[in-house]
Amino acid sequence: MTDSAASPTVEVGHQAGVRTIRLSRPESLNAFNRQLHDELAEALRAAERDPNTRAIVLTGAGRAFCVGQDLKEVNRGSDGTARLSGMLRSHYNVLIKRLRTIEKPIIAGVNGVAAGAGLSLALACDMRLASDGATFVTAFSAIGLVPDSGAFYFLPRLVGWPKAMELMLTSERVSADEALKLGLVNKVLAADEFEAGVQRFAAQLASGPSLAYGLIKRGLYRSTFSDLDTMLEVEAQYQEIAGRSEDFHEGVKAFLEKRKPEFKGR
Ligand code: LHQ
Repeated sequence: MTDSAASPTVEVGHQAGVRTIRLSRPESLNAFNRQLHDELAEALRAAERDPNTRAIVLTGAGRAFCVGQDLKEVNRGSDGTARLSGMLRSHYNVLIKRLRTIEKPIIAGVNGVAAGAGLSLALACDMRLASDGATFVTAFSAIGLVPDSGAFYFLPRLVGWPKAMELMLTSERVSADEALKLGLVNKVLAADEFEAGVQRFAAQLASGPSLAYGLIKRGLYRSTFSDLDTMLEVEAQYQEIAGRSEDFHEGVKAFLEKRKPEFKGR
């Protein structure tokens, strides 16, 4: 359980349809402990439930995005060896799956270093915008572990098998510019423009056709495991749903009237 006397490890802001969830243990480079897991889960639940939240930004306080598990707080059995699978199943895996099932765009605002499960967290978001000072490191092998929290799944899909293998074996640190070249991030923004740039980008998504965005997210992830016949049918079904939305009606009307559409997200 979260210690209610402890200071919060997650800060939440809301502006222009964008809910910003900031991991806030800057003294530990936003490493995950139990409290951070619990508060992040609650913040994501609230973001999912709130109809006025139409885009979510996940970012970090201080000089890090997130450096994965807090290595000072690892579960140990009576023989002193670490017990890791339970933490993964009960916390990390639940978190990663949650990011995929929330039908709103989730942007990782990678403000600084992303390492270990902190890198996995960024990879599980729908898009990644990085500050030009951000760095990326798999980190697992450097401490004798294997990638987790979805890294085995996401990394090769984003950067290809050979590069994923290299990054996983070497745990070398990758700069933001290199990450952009690799396809690990969508955009790199100058550090002094980063916060405003991320908010601008997210606000643009928050003013979009949210119902269609939710279906796009569902459809794109579904295509990973599906053949063409399946996806053609999925497209037909999702299009039927999108076609009944007010936003579709408004989109076509605005197109014909040669003006910008005003989407309501329904
Ligand atoms: C940290 C951490 C950290 C605590 C930096 N914990 N203090 C899931 C479930 C169950 C179990 C196991 O694993 C997992 C998944 C995982 O996430 S395992 C992977 C965990 N993460 C790492 O191994 C990353 C370890 N950190 C690093 O490699 C470096 O610190 C990076 C590359 C992140 C940053 O390097 P620098 O910018 O050079 O900073 P630094 O190394 O000097 O760190 C600053 C401080 O932060 C330092 O403390 P100190 O008291 O000396 O100032 C570090 O000890 C502390 N720190 N990561 N994960």
